Amino acid sequence: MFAVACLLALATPQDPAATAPNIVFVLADDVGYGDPAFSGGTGAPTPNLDRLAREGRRFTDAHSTSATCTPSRYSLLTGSYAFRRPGTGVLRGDAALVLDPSKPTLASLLRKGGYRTAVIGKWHLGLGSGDLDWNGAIAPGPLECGFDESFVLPATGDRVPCVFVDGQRVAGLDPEDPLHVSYRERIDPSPSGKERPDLLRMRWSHGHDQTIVDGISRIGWSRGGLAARWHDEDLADRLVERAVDFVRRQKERPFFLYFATHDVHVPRVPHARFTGKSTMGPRGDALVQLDWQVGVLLDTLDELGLAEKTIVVFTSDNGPVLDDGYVDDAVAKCGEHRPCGPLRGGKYSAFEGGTRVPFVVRWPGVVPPGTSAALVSQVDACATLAQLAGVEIGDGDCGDSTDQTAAWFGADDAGRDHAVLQAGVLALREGRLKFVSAGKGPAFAAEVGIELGNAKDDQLYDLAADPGEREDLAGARPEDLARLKARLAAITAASPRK
Ligand code: NG6
Ligand code: CA
Repeated sequence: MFAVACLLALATPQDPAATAPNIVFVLADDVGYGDPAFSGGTGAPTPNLDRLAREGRRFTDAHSTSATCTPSRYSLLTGSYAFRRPGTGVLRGDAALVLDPSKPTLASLLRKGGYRTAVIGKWHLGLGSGDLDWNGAIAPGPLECGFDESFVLPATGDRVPCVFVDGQRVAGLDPEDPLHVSYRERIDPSPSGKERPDLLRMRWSHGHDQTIVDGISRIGWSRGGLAARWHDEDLADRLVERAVDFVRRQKERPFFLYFATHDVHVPRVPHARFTGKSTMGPRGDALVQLDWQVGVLLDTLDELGLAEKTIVVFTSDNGPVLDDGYVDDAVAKCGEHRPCGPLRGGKYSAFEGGTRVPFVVRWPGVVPPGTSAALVSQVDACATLAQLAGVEIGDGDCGDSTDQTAAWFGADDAGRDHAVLQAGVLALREGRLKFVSAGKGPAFAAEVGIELGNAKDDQLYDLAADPGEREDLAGARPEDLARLKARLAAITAASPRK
């Protein structure tokens, strides 16, 4: 009752900025449903994540909107499904911004509600408006999309440029050594990862054979800007240091920290102090490093007396993958650990392993600790969190986002009645039923060893009876199949985000 009363009070705040809780939204990269120990993971100790799950509410049917990063993050920040906006597939490292700065984002909504906002970590939504000069002001980017502060990796760790962008500038760039980036032509005269695998400290297994940075070859070509290049083992330290600094500086207003850690995306090069801390080689050690980062954030909130005034969300942008292009022992050392838990598929897949991700919400004194089976989607972050800040979303904006306050904060476990999931094909969840559209692509991606869920016919699963999606009911339940297919068609036909 107390929790619900608090929630209702917060739903209609007199002065939102005075009463609204801080928000720390931790988005992990490629962490699977079964990876954290609290969710059955056995290969890497995750005591801080486990603490968060114990003190918060853990969701067992929560989804990213997509089985890859860019569309997933696009939906999280815009409240609009990425399939409505062509060009939001996995972006190159020199791609232009795919967010529309004139439209609200999760960050701009919260800023409107009086929050101070920051993104620290992986961006992967593009920067600039095309043909970006990395040596000048880098815009538009996070600062034009609602963030007051930003310190980001432009794309992924395995894509050039391997530099941080601090606000609108490449951090640590020496003007005498300008940075150039190309995904069209080879602009890097030094040996590539393809030509000189002997120079590499971590070998590529597929792709990732172009410019060598820090002893690891990447996707894309880059030249110059050497002083600004990161060292992979320092990524986590640098991000967490910036995040803690941001939190410590916030005194007057509520804050929103979007902490988009790079772990456990490839290349997996955790700091040496994490080496051997798991039984799974670098992928497991990167999970331990991720756990450490969350621990530092939680400790900082405790130390500043902010834990009770702060909502902490922990989730992941898409499902897990073992071999994502580097030979790092992830396959060989996985052992009994099951990155997807009981689910089928993984990153890139339309099966549940592609999008069902860990999801924990902690808000001491308000959110009842426990486990919830509510169907939850990250697309609802905009409507749910903006509501806390007392901000109204304009007509036509964040059109796929719904206010899921009741489910996220534990007043009930109803959740969404449906959610669209995007991989190579689109899928629709309706309750525990799952429809997967027919697809033309391969059913299995051999290089990553993952079933993609593509089949030449539509598929239907009943996750209540069959969580591992083994029994296709398309033939046995034609009415359910037709209903879900029509519902998905109606959702996709609805007007796209303008
Ligand atoms: C793929 C990369 C993979 C990873 C992925 C994006 C190859 C062969 N594979 O194209 O390594 O970078 O893109 O991952 O290049 S995500 O989590 O950002 O979506
Ligand atoms: Ca990812």
